[in-house]
This record gives sequence, structure tokens and C-alpha cells, in this order.
Amino acid sequence: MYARVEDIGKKIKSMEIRGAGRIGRAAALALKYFAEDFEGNIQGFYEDLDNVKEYLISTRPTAVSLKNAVYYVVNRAKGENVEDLRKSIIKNAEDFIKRSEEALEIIGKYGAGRIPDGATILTHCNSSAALQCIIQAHRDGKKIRVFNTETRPWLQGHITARALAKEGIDVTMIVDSAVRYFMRDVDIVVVGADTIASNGAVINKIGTSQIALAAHEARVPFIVCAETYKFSPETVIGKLVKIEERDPREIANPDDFPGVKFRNPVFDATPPEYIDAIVTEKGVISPYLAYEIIKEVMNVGIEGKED
Ligand code: RUB
Repeated sequence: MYARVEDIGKKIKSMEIRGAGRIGRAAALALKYFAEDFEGNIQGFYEDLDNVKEYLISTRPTAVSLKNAVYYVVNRAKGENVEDLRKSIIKNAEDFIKRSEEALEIIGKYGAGRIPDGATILTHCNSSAALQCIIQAHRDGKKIRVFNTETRPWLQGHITARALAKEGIDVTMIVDSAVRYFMRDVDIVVVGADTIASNGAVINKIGTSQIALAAHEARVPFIVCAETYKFSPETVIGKLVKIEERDPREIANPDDFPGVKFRNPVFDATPPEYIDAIVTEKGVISPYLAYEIIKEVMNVGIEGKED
């Protein structure tokens, strides 16, 4: 494998690079590195591109942002010779990264609009898209405060809490299991997404669906912030989203618990009936419009191929 590609792949696998948006941009960058580093003929280019593509997709199974980023860069590649293909891949990768960053900005603006002045917000894990909305609301002059979950077992909530505090936002970190206890004080839940299925179900960090249930019970609006490349074309043809299950040692050392089994699924699915809105760069939509986003806005058909 190409050294710079492998470096990024390993970082995605080990979660040094994590979060669906970042994973997507990192995969695009890895493809750009491949194009820059390739030496050989056109047949070799296509063969190696295929291997790099499969390798990158295999690094984490749940976030469709990874696949969509790879397909975006690869499926648009055009050229009759290696030099043209190289340029095309580099351009596509740069385009994806730029569009992804622009999408975040727009989502921040749209999502901030949904956050009332004086609101208490609850967020889970560490989502750049969700944070963008919260930070934008604060920059717009709204007085907000945030409860954020620590997010076991990886504690991504620590990143979130630090980022919010750095912005001067009033933030309180709670354990994941305290969500229902605090829900009575919450005005809106704002989370991100790894994948959105064609039926509007949102796959995000484990525990998200429990939070949605608690919000639903308390009649607290639950919004998801996600770029359109988090929508999964494969789900249109009935493919299920694979939920990543990681090493139980991330929870505890099984050697200290003889006779005890551990399970460590790291994502779960929140059904659309618990979701009030999905904030995308194309607008704030109902989760039931997921299919439309997949067919129209992403302009990709099944298997990620362009129509
Ligand atoms: C991260 C996670 C985030 C989404 C969205 O999980 O569940 O909520 O990826 O993030 P992990 P973003 O830490 O296991 O990757 O909005 O930054 O794309």
C-alpha cells in the first residue's frame, strides 16, 4: 500500500482521525496522495486505484461519508492517460474537501436558526456539524448553555466540552446515563450523523437513540446536523447499514472479569419518528425526505455510481 495512503488508513482505523466528516475528507486526501505518488502505466493506475479504494472503504464500516467521499473522487475521474487521470483525481479530492467544509458552514447557519435564544441544548459525542450550529448560535449573540455527554467508552465528549468552553459557551459535561435526568431542563437536542438511511433513520454514536427516546418522552425537539454525503445510496436497494462493533477492551479488560462477556457496538439507529428535522447544506428537511436527498441532491444512484 502507498505509504501516505496507509498512514491515513491506519489513523482512521485507530480513530486518531474520527467523526464522519473528518473521515470522509481524510479519505479524499488519501486518494489525492495516491494520485500524486503513483508511478506506472494506465492499467497499473486503475488497478492500484481499485486497491486503494477498497482499502480506504474497509477502514471503518459504518460512516457512509467514507464511501461517498471515495466514490465522489473515483467515479468522476476522467482521462485517457495517467497524467490526466492523476490531475482529475487530485481535483476531485480537493473539490470534495472544499465542498465538505462549505457544507459545514451552511449547516451552522441553518442549524443556528433552529436554536432559540436562551436555549439549553443537549449534545452527544463529538460532531463537527452539531458543534458548528451550537457555536454559530452563540456567535449570533444567543444566550445558550449546553449539556454534553462524556460518551463512553471513547470519551469524545471531552473534545466537545473543551471546544465549547474555548468558545466561551456555558457547558456542563454529564455521564451518558444522566441524559433522562437532565432532559427536563433541555430545550433542544442537537447531534450529528454517520449515516442516514433512505427511510430517514439516523445512525450515530451509540446512545443517540436512547437520547432521542428521552427527548421524545419529554417533547423536546431532536435535530440532526448532517452534510448530504452522510446519506446512504445503498440503503435504497435494501442494504443494511453495518454497525461497527469494536474491541471490548475499549470498555474494560475482560481478564479482570472471568466468565463475563462484553459487547461494544459503537453506533445505533434512531428511527425517523423521533427526529424533528435534519439540517443539511441543502436545507432543513424532514427525515422522511431522505430518499429525495439521495436521488436528487446527491445525484448518485445505487452502488454510489453517478446516474
Ligand atoms: C463520531 C460520531 C459523530 C458523527 C458526526 O463517532 O458519532 O456524531 O460522526 O460527526 P466516532 P461529524 O468518534 O466513532 O467516529 O459531524 O463531525 O461528521
